[in-house]
Amino acid sequence: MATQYRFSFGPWNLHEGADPFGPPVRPSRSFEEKLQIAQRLGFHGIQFHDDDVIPADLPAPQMEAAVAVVKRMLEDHGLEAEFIAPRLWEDPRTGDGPVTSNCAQERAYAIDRSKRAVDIAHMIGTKDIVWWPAREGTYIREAKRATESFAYMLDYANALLEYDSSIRILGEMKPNEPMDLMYMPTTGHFLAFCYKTIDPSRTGVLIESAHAILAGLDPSDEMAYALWHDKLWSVHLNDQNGLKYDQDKAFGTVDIRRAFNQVWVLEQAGYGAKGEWVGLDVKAMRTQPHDIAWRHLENSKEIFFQLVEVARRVDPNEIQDFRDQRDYEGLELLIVKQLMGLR
Ligand code: 3MF
Ligand code: MG
Repeated sequence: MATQYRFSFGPWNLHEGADPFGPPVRPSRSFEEKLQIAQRLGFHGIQFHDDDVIPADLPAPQMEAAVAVVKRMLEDHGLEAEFIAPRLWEDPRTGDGPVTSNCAQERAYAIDRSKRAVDIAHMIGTKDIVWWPAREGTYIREAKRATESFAYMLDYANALLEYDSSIRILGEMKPNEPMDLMYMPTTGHFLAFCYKTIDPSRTGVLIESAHAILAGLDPSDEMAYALWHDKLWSVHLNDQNGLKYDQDKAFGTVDIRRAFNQVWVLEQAGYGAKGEWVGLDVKAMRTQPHDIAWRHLENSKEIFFQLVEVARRVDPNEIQDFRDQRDYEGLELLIVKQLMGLR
């Protein structure tokens, strides 16, 4: 049976348009308004950083009531929380890592803060913790000892798995930005790491299309490899125009065939049937007017569904014939014509 896909995005995907060279160009939206947009566009999940839910380091006694307010707002809009990701890259204590920081107190802060993210996850009703190790790398290699850094990363993951026996950790790997070089630049690195943890069955990956592209890899093959490990637990679909800054362009808007291949892999694997989300991580262009600065989300979803249609339309027998005849030129034309709507 064909999968019914469920979509999610993060509050940071509806943003004010600031970039490293200019301030915001659009007014902020309230959280309530973001939820209204999610509901109106047919999304069912919201991705959260810990401090998207409640202020970072809010005293424990106040946490439960504060999270309950957000949970109620989600429910009022027919939405669920997909995951909580501890935002370990904005606080001054997280500048050198913090999981791989040379400072023991900063490493401790990373673990404490992430345990609180686990508590938030519990309260809001998700078991998934996403770990984008934004600053777990270096600007210069001599700054840290790499083998020690890997060990710290393992200690960190184990501490969270041990803290709560129901949570899962989804590593979201990226080769660079904000750091020059990351310790675990690709999904493959993290997959190997999963098997070193105290519970590999609760350690998997979230793959972002653009992160794979930035590593010079094909996102669909990355997804297939994680699927083969039974560890593709979420995705961040988007697009990226070559090896530049992280663009988070709407899905399929740069390379439609590369996007098709991702959809095809997901379709063939029955992705979504076990509740896996189709997450987006996309940004509106800085030029987009405020009142329509949600089109990037709507368009990504529409392009995804158009590609699902193509994937369901291509005739497997025809593909097999081309494969049998070794006529990959013919197969290529078939796919390109399908994508051009000519078949
Ligand atoms: C950076 C990202 C992040 C993560 C997010 C959730 C800010 O390139 O993709 O977005 O997706 O932190 O893990
Ligand atoms: Mg992402």
